[in-house]
Amino acid sequence: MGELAEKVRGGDIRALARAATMVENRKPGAEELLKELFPRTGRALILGVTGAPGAGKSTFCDQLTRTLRDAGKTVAVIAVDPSSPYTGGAILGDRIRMQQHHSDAGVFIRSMATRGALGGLARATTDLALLFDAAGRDVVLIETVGVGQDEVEIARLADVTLVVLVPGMGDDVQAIKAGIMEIGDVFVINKSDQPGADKLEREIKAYFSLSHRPDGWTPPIVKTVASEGQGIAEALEAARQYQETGLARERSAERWSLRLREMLRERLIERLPVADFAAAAAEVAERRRDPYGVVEEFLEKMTHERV
Ligand SMILES: Nc1nc2c(ncn2[C@@H]2O[C@H](COP(=O)(O)OP(=O)(O)OP(=O)(O)O)[C@@H](O)[C@H]2O)c(=O)[nH]1
Ligand SMILES: [Mg+2]
Repeated sequence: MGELAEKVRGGDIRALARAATMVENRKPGAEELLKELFPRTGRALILGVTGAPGAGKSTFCDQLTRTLRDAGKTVAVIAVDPSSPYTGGAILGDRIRMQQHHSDAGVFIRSMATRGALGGLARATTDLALLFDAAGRDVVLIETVGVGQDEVEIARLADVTLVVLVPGMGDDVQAIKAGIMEIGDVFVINKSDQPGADKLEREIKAYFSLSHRPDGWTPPIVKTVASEGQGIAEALEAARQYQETGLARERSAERWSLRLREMLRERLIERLPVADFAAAAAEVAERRRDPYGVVEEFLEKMTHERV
C-alpha cells in the first residue's frame, strides 16, 4: 500500500485533505489510491440530506454533526454546491458553521461546486464518500441542493436519504416533484416553528397511503427546528431505523450496478476524441450520416485501440 493510502487509513487529516483534492479533481494517482482503499470501505453510515434551496439543510447537517460528535462519532460532510444562487448568504453561513468545527479533528468538511467536479458530480461524490469511509469516519453526510438528476444519483449512493421539506411551499406535496418523494427514506419537516407544518405532515402521510414503496418501507416523518437543534436526535433515530431494516444493504448491489455502468460509459466516452464526436453529431443532424452507423464506427475504433 502506498504512503498516502496508509496515512489516509490511519486517519491523518492532512493526508485526507490532499487525497480528497486528488480524488475530487481526478488527479493522476487518484484511481490507484481508491483501488487501494476500497477494501477498507463499507463501514461508514452514509447519510444523504437533500431538499429545496434554503430549506435549512446545512443548519440541519451542522446540528446532526454536533449530535454525532456528542455521541463520540467521527463525521465527514460533503456539501455539494453550497453556493446556491437562491440563498445568497449561504456560502458565508456555511463558512461560519465550518469554522465552528474547525478545531475539531473529528469533523472533516468538504465543499464541492457543481461546475468544479470533473467527470460528474455523482462520480466525485461517490469517490469522496468512499475515501472518507476508508479513512474511518463513522458517518458521512452528503448535502445536496434541489431536485435534479444529480440529486437522484447522489441519493442512490447514500445508505439513507433524508429529504428536508419546509412548510408553506404553496401546493406543498403536489408541488414537490415525485422524484424527491421517491428518494426519501426519512422526511424531515424543518422550520416547524413556522405555520403549516402539520398540514405538510398530513399531506406527506396522504401521499404514502396512496403510493407504497416496493420495499414496503413507509418513510417516517420528523418535525425539526434545525436552527434551535430541535428534532435532530429523532431524525437520526429514524435514519438508524431504516438502516437497521437492512433495506439499504439490499439496495447496494443495485447501486453498484448503476455505478459500474456509469464508470464504463464515462471511460468509453473519454476515449472518443471530442472533435470526432462533435463532427459526427453535426453530420447526423444534417442527415449526412445515420446515428446507428456512427455508434458502430466509434465502438469499432475503441475496441481496436488499447484497452
Ligand atoms: N425559522 C427557521 N429558520 C431556519 C431553520 N433552520 C434553518 N433556518 C434558516 O434558514 C436559512 C437557510 O438555512 P441553510 O441551512 O443555509 O439552508 P440550506 O438548505 O443549506 O440552503 P442552501 O444550501 O443555500 O440550499 C438560514 O437563515 C437558517 O438560519 C428552522 O428550523 N426554522
Ligand atoms: Mg446549504
